[in-house]
Amino acid sequence: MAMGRLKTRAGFAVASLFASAMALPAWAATLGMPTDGGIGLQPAGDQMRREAAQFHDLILLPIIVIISLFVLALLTWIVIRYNKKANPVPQKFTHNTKLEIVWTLAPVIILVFIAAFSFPLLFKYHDTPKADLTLKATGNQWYWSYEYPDQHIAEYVSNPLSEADSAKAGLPYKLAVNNPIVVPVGKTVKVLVAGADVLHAFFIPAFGVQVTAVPGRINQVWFQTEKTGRYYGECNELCGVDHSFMPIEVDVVDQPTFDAWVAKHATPAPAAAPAAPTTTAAAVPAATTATATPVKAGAPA
Ligand SMILES: [Cu+2]
Repeated sequence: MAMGRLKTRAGFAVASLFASAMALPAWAATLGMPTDGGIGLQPAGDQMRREAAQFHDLILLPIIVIISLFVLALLTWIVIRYNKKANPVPQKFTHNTKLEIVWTLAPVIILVFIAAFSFPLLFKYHDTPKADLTLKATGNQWYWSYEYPDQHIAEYVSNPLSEADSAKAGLPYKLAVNNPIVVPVGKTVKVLVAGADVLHAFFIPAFGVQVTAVPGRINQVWFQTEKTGRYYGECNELCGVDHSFMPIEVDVVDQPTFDAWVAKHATPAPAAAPAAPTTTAAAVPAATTATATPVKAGAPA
């Protein structure tokens, strides 16, 4: 009985290790958010993220495991075979040309092997396909603000729900927010990321995106939505005292819901501009900024 239980436990340990390595966790991992007790990567909500996970699970992880076991075996061998008792008179030589060639070449070959898989992935991440939707995310101390230039949605502020509100809504505290990013399903989304004050980072594990939000500079990431749902991320660049209160929520919705959301939040197109032909070119951006500022400062619903 005890032996059987031991066997089962050992079997379970091996199986869960294997499952995590294959990114097929035995527990029901929730898409778009962390899982209690989870040790593998979050399930992928995007094709690029799936490829990145495969690169991690099938290329990096086996290499790490093999190297760790190899080093452990070497250490064990040295400790047993060459301790003071087993080997009272140590060898005096200091160099071994053959061995030095091997331990220089072996890491080079391993790195070239990794590069053969990682570089194509990096290039794919770098080449943003034609985006269906572009939005801007700005990291501020300590909140995110978002803007949809093409949809005429002015910059709005996103803050985490309070502990009571998230409990009431059945949403995860410090991940759920009042004003999330909303994007349509099945679309390529490009996110322009900047910082307003200090360095922040835009990080959404399920989409495999992470980029630093730098003041005075625009970085970009992209992802392709596949399934409706809530996807959570966080600022993961230590940015000050309320760093942990900068969650990111992306609501992936169907196209009609997205269109309705845009219709509700878009500011009317600037129809007044053609009515004033005498306005100088310099005055137009100033007027745009003036209308945008109160929206930014306020807390949109
Ligand atoms: Cu931050």
